[in-house]
Amino acid sequence: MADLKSSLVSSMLARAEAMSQTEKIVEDAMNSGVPADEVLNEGFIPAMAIIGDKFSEGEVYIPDVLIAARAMQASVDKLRPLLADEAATDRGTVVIGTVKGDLHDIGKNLVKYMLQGSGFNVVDLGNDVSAEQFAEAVRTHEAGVVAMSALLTTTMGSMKDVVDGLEEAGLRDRVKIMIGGAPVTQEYADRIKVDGYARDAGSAVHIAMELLGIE
Ligand code: B1M
Repeated sequence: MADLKSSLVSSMLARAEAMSQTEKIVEDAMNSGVPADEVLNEGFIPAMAIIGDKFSEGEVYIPDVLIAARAMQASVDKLRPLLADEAATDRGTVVIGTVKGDLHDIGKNLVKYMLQGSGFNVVDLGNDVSAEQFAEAVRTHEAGVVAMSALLTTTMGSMKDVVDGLEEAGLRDRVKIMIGGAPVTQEYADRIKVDGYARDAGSAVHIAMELLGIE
């Protein structure tokens, strides 16, 4: 699988060719029998981490990361129907979003796809979502779970604002709150008094089920 990861790093950094080259690699992998979740977990996720390291080291720049992110997103959109059993039953409504000030949405989208594939009705508020928007969506959609993502240490604090906002709106007792994202930890989840923390998209499904008491 090392080859798939390295090929994806090269294709995703191919600038004008990034989209077509990445699609071709995914197509070839699928045609040779690599399962969709392996393409994601052993291909795209580590490939994006390598690109992140290159970005930190000044080897690639923001436009490269953005193009890489788009190429990943486009392919993951195509893999989506294969990632989980779409025939699962409705397990309740999850309102999901990346918190205020934060534009990172790739991980949030993966969590959304996994939840949808596992039978949850997911209302996606996008990125840069305010506490008020979360509260409004919980009320409108009668959500059972609020799922928040943050990728920046500077935006993690917005998660606490959402918890406070839900409390002020009198909605805190009606909804379970779960959080995740690279800088987020269980310790932080305990500190801001949310109900669950998930380190990746797969475990997010288990946590959501646990929070709603689904076996
Ligand atoms: Co930015 N960025 N970025 N970035 N970016 C990081 C996060 C960073 C670690 C890069 C670095 O410096 N090494 C760094 C953050 C440092 C920090 O705060 N600790 C950083 C920075 C600094 C910035 C800017 C400030 C850069 C600048 O402008 N100077 C800027 C901020 C913009 C903003 O948000 N206001 C910025 C911008 C961008 C782009 C727009 C270029 C682009 C985002 C595009 C997009 O998302 N549409 C981008 C990207 C792509 C990255 C990296 C390279 C990749 C992130 C990613 O998508 N990973 C990232 C470096 C890295 O991670 N190595 C970096 C793949 C994704 C699948 O993983 O999102 O972690 P992740 O999701 C995982 C888990 O975390 C978990 O499940 C997912 C997979 O299973 N998860 C959840 C996520 N949410 C969850 C929610 C849950 C449960 C699990 O429950 C609700």
